[in-house]
Parts: sequence; structure tokens; C-alpha cells
Amino acid sequence: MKRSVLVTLLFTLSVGTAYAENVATPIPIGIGVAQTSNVALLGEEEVVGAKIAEKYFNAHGGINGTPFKLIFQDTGGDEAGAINSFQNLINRDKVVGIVGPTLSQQAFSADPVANRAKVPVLGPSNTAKGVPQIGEYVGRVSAPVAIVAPNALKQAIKEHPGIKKVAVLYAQNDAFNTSESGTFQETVKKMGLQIATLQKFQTTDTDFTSQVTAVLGANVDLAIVSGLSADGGNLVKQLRQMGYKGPIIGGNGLNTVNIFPVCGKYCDGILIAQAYSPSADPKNVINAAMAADYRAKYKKEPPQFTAQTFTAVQVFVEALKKVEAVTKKKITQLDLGKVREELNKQIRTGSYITPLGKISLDHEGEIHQENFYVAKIKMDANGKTGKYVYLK
Ligand code: 1QQ
Repeated sequence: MKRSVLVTLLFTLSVGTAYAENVATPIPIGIGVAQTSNVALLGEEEVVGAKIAEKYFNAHGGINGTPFKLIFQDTGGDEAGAINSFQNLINRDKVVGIVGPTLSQQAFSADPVANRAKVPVLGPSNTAKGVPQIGEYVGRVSAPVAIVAPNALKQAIKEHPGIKKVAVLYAQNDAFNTSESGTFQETVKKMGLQIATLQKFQTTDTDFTSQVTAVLGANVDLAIVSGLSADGGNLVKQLRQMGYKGPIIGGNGLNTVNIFPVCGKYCDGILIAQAYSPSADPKNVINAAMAADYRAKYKKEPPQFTAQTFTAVQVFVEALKKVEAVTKKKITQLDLGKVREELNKQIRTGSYITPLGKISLDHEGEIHQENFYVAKIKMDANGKTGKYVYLK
């Protein structure tokens, strides 16, 4: 062999190995959700769901016999934290895909980072309009507000057929709350009801005197609050303290028992639409398994954000198995870039039986889900503890 040919061959081989980077074992899947900040009130339920899924699916053989490992990177509550978390997961931890972030507001900043790096993202709780359209590598397992939120309004009208005048309040500095409130406003009008007052606030606000005064002045039959847990919970509390007696609908940002310490006894009666029910279908084995594990650990019913994050991990696990089937290779024998690309495709094929019921993701990464529910918060006499009661 000529020396120049040998040099070229060696050069090609060494460059080749430098660029081809196989997936590590156990297979790393990233979890980028809020573990600190106010948003951790929502994110902590997501961490729990991810961990239950990790244990469950590894006990059931992982990815065709290869275990996977979740890598957690806290996003905090803002955009910069989410971007940082995603960059670490992508470049340092070399994950095959990312479950996160917690808020749509964060997704609009962090998801483009993953999309450019061609790393599949599954939003566990990003429900604003437009999230799957961020890019080819962005999907979600959290049904959009346009589908979920109207269910709460229908329930309120069923319980209070006399509702005519409605107060709509929302946090205008947050993408999800703006989107959700838009859906509520459209639905109110579609149902022939009147928006008697539309009030805006900030997720950082703590004093809602001016908004509540306007609601009381408008003499409404229903108040609809789109805020995050801390601000939304405080708003509900101040509505009640200042004398509002009618029904209250809370949006997805209030959908956690972590609002109980914020609004206390005044949380009682809030109606919130749900994309999950812990006892949806007795034949759904995975719904029952997740709920049983959660109940054993926490002595209460599992919440929606836990179930959605479990589901996101499940979709990655099942799609990784499909990648092995189509490539006829183990994930760990494949180049990381190739796995990410093929995984993104496989996520969007077929359907999944999950704690949320049967779901699928379309070519845009949007979830299609069959069943939705509404729950009402029932506080105990102590005004501190309580639960979500699912309504028919
Ligand atoms: C979003 C949401 C959050 C309130 C969930 C935690 O639905 O930001 O889209």
C-alpha cells in the first residue's frame, strides 16, 4: 500500500472515530424541569413522575434489556435557566432526548436550542398554543389549553345554570396564561355569556386589590383565574377575603396541591380541568401501576403533572425500542446523532397506552388524547389539607 493512501486511511479512521460518538449505557434521558423557584411548586410533581417511570420501566426491562438513566438538570423558573439546563443536557450529559421544560414560557426559549441541536423534546406540561410548532424536534404529551380548559367552563355552567356575567383574570407576562385566558374568553363568548370584566396581573404580583375591586363592581356570576400557583392562589384568596361568593375556575397553573398553603380554606370549590384521572379505566394497567406506586409513597392521589411526566418518559422508552427495531441495532451501538434523529421520528409513530389513556403524537408533535376530566378542590375542615375530587 502506498504511504499516502495509508496516511489518508488512518486520517479518515481517526476523524471518523472522533465524530462518531456512541450512546452511553445506561442510556441517558434528560429531565429539564423546575426544581427551584416558585415554578418548583409545579415542577416537583414532575420530578416525582419521572422517577416513578424510571423505576417502573427499568424494572420492566428498560430498552429491550438495556437500562436507561434519567439525568436531572434544574431549569429554575425562567427562560435563562431553561436554556442553560437544556444546553447542559445536550452537550455535557449527551442525552438522547429531553423531557421539559415546566412552563410554556420557558419552552418558547429553550426548545429552539434543542431543535437546532436536533435533540427531541417532549413537553410534560407545556399547554400554550404553538408549542409543537416551535420546531421539528419539539413535541408534547400535555394536551393544549384549547382542548382542556373549556371542560371546566362546561362543568361550572352545569353546576350553576344561571351564570351570565363572567370575570376573566390572567397573568399577562406569561405565555401559557395568556394563551389559556384567550381560550377561556373565546369559550365564554361562544357559550353566549358576557365577559363583564377582563383583569390582568403579573405572575410576580402579591396584591390583587384593584383586580378584585373590579370583579366585585362588575357583579359577576363566575370568576376565571389563569395564573401560576403562587399568584393564582393569592388572587383566589383575596377574591374570597374581599367578599366574592360565586364559583371560581382555576387554570392549569393552579393544578396542584401546592396551592393549598397559598389559598388555604379559600381554595375550596375551585374547578380545574384535568388531562388525567387516577382511576380513569380499571383495565388500564399502566394507569393503575403508576397510581399504586405514587399512593404507596405519598399517601395521596397522584396529580396530573406527575402522570404527564411519567408519560413523557414512557414515550421515550417505547420509541427507543422502536429505534432498535427499525435499525436492527442496540441503541448503545449507534451514533448519538443518529439515535436522536431516529428517536424523533419514532416518537411520532403508533400509539401509546399511558396513565393518560391512549395517546399518539402527530407529525407536528402534538398530542392526541381521548379523555378529559374536571376536578373540584375540597379542603378539609382544618383549611390546610384537602384533595381534588373528580366530577362525572
Ligand atoms: C404551561 C402550563 C403550566 C401552568 C404547567 C405547569 O400549562 O406553562 O403551559
